[in-house]
Amino acid sequence: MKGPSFDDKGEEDGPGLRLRGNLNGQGLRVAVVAARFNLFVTSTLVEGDCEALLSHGLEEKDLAVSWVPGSFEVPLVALEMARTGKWDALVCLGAVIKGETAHFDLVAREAARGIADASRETGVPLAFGILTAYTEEQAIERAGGKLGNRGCDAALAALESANLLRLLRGMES
Ligand code: INI
Repeated sequence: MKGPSFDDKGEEDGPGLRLRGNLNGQGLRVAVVAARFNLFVTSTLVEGDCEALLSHGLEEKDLAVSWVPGSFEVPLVALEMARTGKWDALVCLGAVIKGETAHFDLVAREAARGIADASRETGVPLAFGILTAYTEEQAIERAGGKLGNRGCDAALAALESANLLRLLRGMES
């Protein structure tokens, strides 16, 4: 299983200008919106996410974590936070685990769609760290288990996107 390809040398090869965001969190402000539903998974996602952000230079004063009841509530709160203009990036975390009804599909689809819409509407990068799993075991494996921690991956995606956007927005035409 491959996470974000931050050390892929291949990206530097070839013609043309190579634009890439670095993973330096210093001077960035990042907010996390986390769903409480399936807390046994999401608490580990949040932990991994915050550790990754702070270990990449983000200062604690520049980090905020908002909790919401479930993944369905994540997009609206993320949109509202993005609209404030106070955050360079947001990380959306949740765990949608299949139950016996179609509720799972609806929650997962609306969370994904809402997060993507909020990101494009505001121009603030919103990293998608909502796990969608068929079983609790699959979710645990991806939240600090043998397949890594998607909260940590989402943190790195947020830093890279925020820094690339900073670079692009600072470029003269
Ligand atoms: N919310 C989740 O974050 N994960 C789930 O697996 C889940 N399931 O399966 O029901 C879930 N439902 C709650 C939903 O996000 C809302 O909080 C609820 O519908 C109230 O709006």
